[in-house]
Amino acid sequence: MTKQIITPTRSLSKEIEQLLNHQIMMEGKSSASYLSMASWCESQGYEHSSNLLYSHAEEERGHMLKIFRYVNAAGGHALQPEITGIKNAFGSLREVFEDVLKHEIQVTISINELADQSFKAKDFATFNFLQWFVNEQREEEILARRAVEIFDLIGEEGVGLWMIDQELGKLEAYAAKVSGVK
Ligand code: OFO
Repeated sequence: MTKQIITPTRSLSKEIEQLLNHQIMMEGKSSASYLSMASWCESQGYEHSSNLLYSHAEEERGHMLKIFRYVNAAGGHALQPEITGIKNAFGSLREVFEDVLKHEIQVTISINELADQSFKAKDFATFNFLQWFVNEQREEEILARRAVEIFDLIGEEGVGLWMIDQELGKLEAYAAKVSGVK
């Protein structure tokens, strides 16, 4: 009897595919959370913060799609994640940006774990693909940390909140400049 030779059709392992799908969920959750925050800010009259968060929600959707395309191109199957538990109400503008910072740190941890696992699995294509996300997270953490800092620097009394909203609207350019990403 002749031995059957099985030719692999892909180098992406099931484990890494699963982790990439988990990251898809994280990015989808970021997008949904920022959309919800943008809407809350808009409803409260924080025009610049809401613009920043609307565009951030779009950006996060872009990140999610980047991974979709990568997984499918590698012969896997990217899955539309189930996204629930999105917070719709906030006690203050500060709380919104504290939540952004907490969330971004979680995303960084998740990206780092994925990069670590893909390196250990010698999946260098995925490891390499993830470097873009590693840099992106650095920029996003800078933005979120600066946002929280602005509340302390300006102070929320009097016209403080109005000024804070103005400054938050300028953050995207600030984070790009400081991180050197763009
Ligand atoms: Fe996808 O960059 Fe933040 O979460």
